[in-house]
Amino acid sequence: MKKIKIILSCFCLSLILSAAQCSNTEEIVTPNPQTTNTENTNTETMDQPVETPSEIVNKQSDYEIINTYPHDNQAFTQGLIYHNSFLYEGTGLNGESSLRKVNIETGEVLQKYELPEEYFGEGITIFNNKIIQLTWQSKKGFIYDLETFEKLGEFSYNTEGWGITHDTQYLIMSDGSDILYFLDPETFTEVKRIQVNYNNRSIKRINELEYINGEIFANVWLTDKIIKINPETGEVNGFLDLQKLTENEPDLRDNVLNGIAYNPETNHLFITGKLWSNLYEIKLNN
Ligand SMILES: [Ca+2]
Repeated sequence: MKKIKIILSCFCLSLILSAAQCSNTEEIVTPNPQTTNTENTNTETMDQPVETPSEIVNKQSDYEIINTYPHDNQAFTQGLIYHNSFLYEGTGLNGESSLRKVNIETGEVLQKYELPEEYFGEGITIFNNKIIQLTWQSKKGFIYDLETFEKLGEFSYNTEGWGITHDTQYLIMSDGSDILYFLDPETFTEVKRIQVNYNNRSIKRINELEYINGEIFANVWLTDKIIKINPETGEVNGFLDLQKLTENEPDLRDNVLNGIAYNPETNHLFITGKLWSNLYEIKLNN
């Protein structure tokens, strides 16, 4: 893992694009999101540096850190959202998966629902005053009451579940591949899909999501980058390099960047990662 992190540090966005380029000629192994075992990772593909196209470098968003808050470093963050002055967080791992309501300033967990041990929790979103939570490989999602966390129902899907967000009409879901699925929020059936791409090269490992002002922000698993995706075409419009934030976390195997929440009142983002000690409030400058 350290080797991978060094590579990530060196090649930054080019890692994303190396995966994208290689996908033209060989299938990239989609690694297990539970752990970042290198044995499950196609390091041969990831080791290949690729020159970063200048046009996407020019689309890098600048940001500043507004606040740093404590984050539960036992929380294996898989989903993060903001709603009415609170954060809601979904965590993973079998036996440790949960849905949480969190005090932003203190990191205190105010409300918690623990998933049965058989489920590995993944992304969450709020739609029509209900919380929706995916699971990784159970092909099952859960619907909860926003206030009580009472489980209201379930739905199923045919892929893995990684990240979820929504636009005004549809739920938008990732499964670790380069595909984003748009789901009907009532029936949970697929309405359409897009392939995430840059210059016609697919970008895989799309993970935690956040729909922000007409764009889909997405963590790319095992990188320090968040990409901004055109929800109509799947094309990458730009990216955020958050390596500065990851450097503040211990070099553990699994503690990768994975958490984007948007506060529409301040236009700020909240950013964290799996097992991170910090939650960052950041402001985009472009
Ligand atoms: Ca999110």
